Amino acid sequence: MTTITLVQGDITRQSADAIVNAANSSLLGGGGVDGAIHRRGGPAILEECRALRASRYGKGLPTGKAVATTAGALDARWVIHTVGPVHSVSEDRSDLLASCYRESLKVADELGARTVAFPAVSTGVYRWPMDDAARIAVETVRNAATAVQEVRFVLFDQHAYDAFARQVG
Ligand code: AR6
Repeated sequence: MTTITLVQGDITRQSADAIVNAANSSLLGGGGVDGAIHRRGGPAILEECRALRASRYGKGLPTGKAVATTAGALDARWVIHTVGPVHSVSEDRSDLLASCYRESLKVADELGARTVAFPAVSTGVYRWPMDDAARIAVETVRNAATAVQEVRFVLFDQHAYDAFARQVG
């Protein structure tokens, strides 16, 4: 059984086996959570991301997929980078968002991670409405077959926290 916990705060201050990054396909950094993780985690993370681009992901990490690197100076063993979909009103991309959570948990299982901290993927720069993103995130984690014991959603502000709290009940 996976326990879902909610925390309001900065994911880069969390202690967990794995911290998930809401990255982009380039894997070379950006703003939001991605920027914060690279800033606090230090250059070792970017170095591994560059190596992944050069080896396995020459065209970038596809949307909905996940890949792990070191967590550098963060209080974690790994950062799992996943690429959320940009929200669209003309196309239902919910399964891609669900895939971010499924694929991240799959990578976590491969690594043997037991505690995994997630941000609210796609709800910042990628504009996914918070309530819908929270529903997809919580449903997907609840339905996942995973050995991860704790999934901790780390929500940056009260609005995000409340949206997730309504889903967790
Ligand atoms: N800790 C926890 N949550 C955070 C933090 C933090 N330190 N900082 C922001 N958030 P975003 P996306 C929240 O934009 O929408 C980047 O440039 C934020 O309030 O980080 O998936 C990437 O490189 C929001 O609720 O990710 C990509 O280009 C949530 O994290 C693009 O943004 C996600 O916001 C990805 O966009």
